[in-house]
This record gives sequence, C-alpha cells and structure tokens, in this order.
Amino acid sequence: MSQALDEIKIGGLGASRKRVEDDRFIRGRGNYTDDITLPGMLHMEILRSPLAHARIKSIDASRAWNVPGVRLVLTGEMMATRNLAWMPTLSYDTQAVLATDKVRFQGQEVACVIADDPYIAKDACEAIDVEYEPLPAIVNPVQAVADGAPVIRDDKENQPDNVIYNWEVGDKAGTDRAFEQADVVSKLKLHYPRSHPSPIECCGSIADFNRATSKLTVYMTTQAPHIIRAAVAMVAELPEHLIRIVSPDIGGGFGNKVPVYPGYVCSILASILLERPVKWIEDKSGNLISTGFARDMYLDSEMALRKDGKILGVRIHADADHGAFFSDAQPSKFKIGLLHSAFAAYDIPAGHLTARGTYSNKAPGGVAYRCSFRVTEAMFFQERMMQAAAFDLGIDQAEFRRMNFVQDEQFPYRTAFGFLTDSGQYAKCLDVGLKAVGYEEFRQQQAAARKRGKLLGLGISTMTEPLGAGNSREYDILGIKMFDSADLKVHMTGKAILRTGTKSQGQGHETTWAQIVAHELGLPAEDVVVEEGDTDTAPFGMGTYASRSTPVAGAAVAMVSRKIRAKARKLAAHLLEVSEEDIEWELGRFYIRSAPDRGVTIAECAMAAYANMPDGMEPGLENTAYYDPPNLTWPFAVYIVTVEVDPETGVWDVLNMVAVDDCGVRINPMIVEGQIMGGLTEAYAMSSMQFITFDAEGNCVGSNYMDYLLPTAWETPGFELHSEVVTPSPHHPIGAKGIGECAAVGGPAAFVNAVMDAISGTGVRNIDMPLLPDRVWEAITYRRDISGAPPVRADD
Ligand code: MCN
Ligand code: CUN
Repeated sequence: MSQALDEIKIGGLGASRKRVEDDRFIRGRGNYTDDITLPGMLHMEILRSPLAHARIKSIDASRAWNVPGVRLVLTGEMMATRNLAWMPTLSYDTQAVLATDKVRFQGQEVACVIADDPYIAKDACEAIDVEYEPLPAIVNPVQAVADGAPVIRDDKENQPDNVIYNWEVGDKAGTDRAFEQADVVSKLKLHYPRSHPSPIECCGSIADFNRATSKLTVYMTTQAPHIIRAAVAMVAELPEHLIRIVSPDIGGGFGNKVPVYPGYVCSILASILLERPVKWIEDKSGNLISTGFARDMYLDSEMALRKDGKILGVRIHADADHGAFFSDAQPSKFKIGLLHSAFAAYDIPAGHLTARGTYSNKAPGGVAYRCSFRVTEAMFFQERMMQAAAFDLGIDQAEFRRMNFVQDEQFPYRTAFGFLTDSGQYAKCLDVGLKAVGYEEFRQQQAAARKRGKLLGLGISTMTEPLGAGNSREYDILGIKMFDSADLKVHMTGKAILRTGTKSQGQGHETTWAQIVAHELGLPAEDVVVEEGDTDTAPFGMGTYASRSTPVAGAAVAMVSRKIRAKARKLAAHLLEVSEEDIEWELGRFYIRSAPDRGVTIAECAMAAYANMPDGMEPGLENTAYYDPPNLTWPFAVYIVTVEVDPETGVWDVLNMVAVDDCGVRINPMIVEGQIMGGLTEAYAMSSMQFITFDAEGNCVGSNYMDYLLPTAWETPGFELHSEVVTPSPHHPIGAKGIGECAAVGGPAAFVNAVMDAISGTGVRNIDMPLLPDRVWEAITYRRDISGAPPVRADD
C-alpha cells in the first residue's frame, strides 16, 4: 500500500535542499566556456581604442598579418564589406561591431586578431597601427546637450544632437494640481553612479562553423541563448535551424551577460571565414572597461506633501547617460526601463515622470545589473526621497513610510504610474524589521551618543520590484513577447528530465526547478535532472534576467507538471480499473476515493505510459508548457541598517543590518537566503566602495580592481535575515515571487540613509554613492551636499 509522500523529504516546495550544481562547482568540475577546447581551435583577441572620442584616419594591419601564427585580422572595413560593421541593439539603435569612422569610447573594439594561441593574438594586436585624430569627449548629460557639443553619433541620419529620447509617463496636470495643494514641497537631486556587475567569469564565446553541415555552433556566456540565436539569424542572415547556441556553466552573470557584444559577432564571422573553431575570452580589464555598465542616472525631483505627512504627488526627472550606443536590453515599450515603478509601494494619488536619454563617450551603459530594468535607480531614489521628506516634515521616518504605504486590502493596487501591484503586507514587514533592529532603543542610544560627540545613524529602505517580465500585452524585446517555457519528459522508470528556456548563472535552477516538479508530481527532486542553455534541446524562452525565471519559467514548470499529472491520472484510472472521476490525488499517488488503500504511484503511471496504456491513448509521458504571465509578481522588502560615522575621518561602520524579504512562497529557503545575502553584499559594495568614473578626456578611471573594489568576507557586514512574512502571489501557480535582485535593488538606500541619518545635524541632505570616507568627511566638514555634480573639464 502506497502513501502520500513527505514533501520536505522528497525535496519539494519549502525544502532547503543542497544545491546539486555545487557538487561539480566546488570540485572544480564545472564546464565553463573557457574550459571547452575543440579540435583545431584558434584564439581571438580584441584591439581596443585608447581614446574616448577620435576620428580614425587609418588602420594599418600589415605588421600584424606578418606575425607568425596569425590567421586573420578583422577590421571595421572588412566587417563593412559583409554588412557587419554595425549591428542592431536590443533598443532599436545601432552599435559598432568594429569601429570604421570614429571611436566613441575608451575601450571600444577596433580590430580583432585570430591566431594559433591567445598570446600571439594579443601581441599581434599591438602590431596594428591606428592613426587617430582626437575629438573632444563628452562624459555626462550636461555636456551632451550643451550648445556646440560635438555630435557623437554622426554616423546616424536624423541625429543632429546627442539626445536619444525624451520620454514621459504619468499625469502631468494631476501632479501639477497636487503641488498647488501642497503644504510642503521636498526636493532632492542625486546621481546614481555607473556600476559594474563584475562577475568572476568574463564574457566569451567559441564559434564553430562546420562547412560540411552548414551548422554554426556557438558556446558562449549568455544569459539568454534563444535571443542570441534569433539575433544571429537576423544579423548574420544565417538559417535559424542551423544555429545552435549553448550556454555551458556560467560563472556569474548579474546582467553582464545579457547584451550582444562585438566579440561574439567577430568570433562567429572569423569561424565562418576560417572554417575553424574560434575562441574569444575577454580579459578582466576588457570586461570592466567595455561591457556591462549599469545605472549612470541623474535624478532631480520633488514631492508634494501635506503637513500631516500625506504624500500628494511626485515629480521625477531623470537624465540617463547611455554611453555611445543605446543598447539596453529592456522591454521595448519603456525607454527608461521600469523607472516608473518608483513609489509603487506608496499610495500616491498623482505622479509625473520625465526622462531624457543622451549619448556620451563612454561604453554603452544601461545594462540592468541585478535590477529589473532601472528598478534599482527607482527604488534608490524613492527611499532617499522618503527620508528627505520625512526630515523636512519633522515626522519619524518609519512612521512616515507606514502612513503612506499601500494597505493590505488595497490590492491589486494601480500605482500613479500605471502598474498593477499584486499583493503584499508592507506595514507588517516594516514592523518585523523595526522590532528586529530595536528601533526605539536605538533612537535613545543615538541621542545619548550624540551628546558624547559620536554619530550613530539608522537608515530604512523599502523596495517593491516588478518581477517576471512579462505579460505579452506589455512586454516584448524587439517585438518578441516575453513568455517562457518548460519541457518535461518522464521516463518509464519514473525518472525525468526537465528543460527550460531560462539559464542559471549561479541562481540554482538545477536544484529549484526539480523541487517544483517534486511538489506537483511527487517525484523525488533527486530523480529530476534539469538542463538549460542549449537551444537545440531547450524549449524557446527569453532567458534569465530581471528575476523573471521563477515568476515565468518557474510557473511553466508547475504548469507542465500539471499537464503530466493530468495524463498520469488517466493512466491511474486505467491501472485501477475505475473511471477518472473516482480518482483522488495526494503527493506522489493516485487512489480510489471510495477505497483509499487502493492506489498507484506516479512512477507506476509512468511505466504504464510506456508499457500498459489504455487503448487509443498516445504513448509516453512528456509535455511542454509555455507560460505567458498575467501580471508581474511584486515582492517587497524592508532593509534597515545602523551605522557609526567617525566625523574626524568620514569612515563609517555598519553596526547592524536587518533584512525582511517577502517573496511569496519560497521554493528553497536556503537558496533564497543566499540570493538575499549576495544582493546585500553588492548593495554594500555600491554604497561604500565601488567607483568607476571618467575624467574630462573620457578616460575610464576605475577600470581595474585596485580602484573598483570587490568586497570580501572581511569588509562585508553580517546580515540578519527574516522570512516570517509570506504573501503568495495571487496569480502565480505556486504563489512564488522573484527574489534574485531584491536586496541589490533595495539595499543601497538603507546604507546611504543610515549615514545621512547619522550626520543629519549638519544639514547635509545628500552624498552621492559611493560614500567613500573622503566624501563623507568633506560633507561633514564643509557642510555641503555632494550631489550629482558632473565631472568638470580639465581646465577647471
Ligand atoms: N527562488 C525560490 N523561491 C522564490 C523565488 C526564487 O526558491 N520565491 C529561487 C529560484 O528558484 C532560483 C533563485 O531563487 O533558484 C533566484 O530566482 P529568481 O528570483 O527567479 O531569479 P532568476 O533565477 O531569474 O535569477 C536572476 C537574478 C538576476 S536578474 C541577477 S542579475 C542575479 C541574481 O538572479 N544574478 C546572479 N542572482 C544571482 N546569483 C548568482 N549566484 N549569480 C548571478 O549571476
Ligand atoms: Cu537585471 S541584471 Mo539580471 O537581470 O541578469
């Protein structure tokens, strides 16, 4: 007699199952792009521009061609003969693959050498003689729109200036009225600096074109293999069925591996021309200088307030510095991503957002680094503004948030900017956080410390993130709707293989997807192998970014499991010789309602699908589900940080950090905690130490790990995580919401708010990230804001 299974024992929903992928990772048996060696493989290196803006007068590659072992030198001119000097971007712009007319940022790809080994290729790059005529560089939006500014994109028709777009959303008239009625108007101006995801593994590809079969196989570091397949088919005009993109193991993505980079395109063309596999592996400085930049946004906004603390309206203006090419990977309807998710957690009657995107002589930016399309900027600005407004009103910052939260019974809630948030318990999360951090006691300690000349501060940040792009009515990339998929094949012995259109880069999908199958079918998770990233075998999907995997592909996994269960029920009825209506399900087992002792396991049904199916039934137990989500999922979090600031040096130390995350039902609580800790670490890094900037000539300062710091366990503070608030998503099949980015999105404002709270007696309203000690010291000592100041010209 079989029995219902214990869900946690079989590794189902809620089990903190150890990550199955870690076994190979920690034994050094992972299979990353650079681990792959193909017979006859050649190596490619890229020559990059030393200048940020310059006309190319000539490129002479003859010395490079003569280096022994060099097989091919690619230049923009050669690419142009194949119509590949430029490629389309995911935001309807164009991007140079190899420069022809001008270089437009320091580090831009100018030429490639393909040789017998990477060292020969690198040396030969230095034998390419490029003559440049320097042009003035533009490094911020102020310069970009100044009178007489050089036009960066003079390659484009109808581009008389450096403005990419002007975009707006919200209700202008209603917002104007709100400001007329306001008792208090609170203002804030800040810059969210450029940041870089900086995964351990850089980008790379191995292109392998086989002339005999006409098949192109590319092993590469992409978070979205199917999108790359489509892009290659369209850009290189190759037949899609003869393109196979494989993402092997990926050593961290964080958004860096979403875009299409010139190196991928060049390795593919080189392989086609040479009929040999061509490997390109980016080096660390190439990665830090040319790929994956995020943020770089100036925000200048105001909030209309009633003196009792009610928020009446918000006005937001954003200037986004996109670099030389507008290549954001984002839903095409939204020019500045989902920046208008700002204030989604607050009940605000009116809002108006204007945004302007400009070109500059910097590497393309706007990659969503651990951020669902500009939500990081939105939440950072929101929570900095909430603190400034509470301060201006003289209302307690926690109380001010609580009184303006969207209330539990208001869901689904339509925000001032048009989103429909699905569910949440915002006040409860805040209460848990305040209690955990000991809010009242800390306030007393803070006051007492101040009398002794010590500066203690407490910062609160909340965040809600639109995760799971997305429903096909609103979300597409270049017209392709953003659904996702799962394909499940149950073998006759009750073991199974699951494939999805997403691609884990460290998030643990091999572990968690199997848990969803275990929950739905009662197959032990260890009996389900998960495979992602090979376009020849995985069903079509849009990939892993914007924490969309659980909300979209995770839902598809549940749905395909339910299709399998529906067929298994028919098989069970056949085996038990009753009609389907008499069958009941409990985890792992069907039984006869009137005789619960008589049942069959899901594994027995699987065998029957191959060995004993009823007459007329199609054999086998396999299915595919495509999931078009009805809405985004909206996780919520409260992060609270306490700090001590030393006014003599500007050095600040984190005393305590509390995180309360509500991401709905947690599939694997341990993995969710890992995601939160990783995100908080990145938030701490961005707010305290990471600095990439550009000097007046457009030189990238900080493109190395001496200047751009990665926090180690030594610097990183401890985090106290809370999971007691669970609000299932009402529209997700298992009630899960995304979590992958939440802490990186909401964390930074908590750190900055804590430091600003500590120094609130100085009247300083803002210090831009990173809050390096010298900036904090300068702000305290001279009592001045350090806000959004664009870098100055060399002669200033
Ligand atoms: N999960 C869960 N229960 C939930 C939500 C998620 O158990 N309610 C699990 C998921 O099943 C998955 C992980 O947590 O194993 C993250 O899920 P999800 O929130 O759906 O995010 P994605 O899988 O789509 O991952 C993308 C997200 C993004 S966009 C960035 S950037 C980021 C991040 O994940 N990059 C990462 N976390 C990362 N973690 C690692 N180790 N490496 C990266 O490159
Ligand atoms: Cu938003 S960075 Mo992640 O989407 O790969």
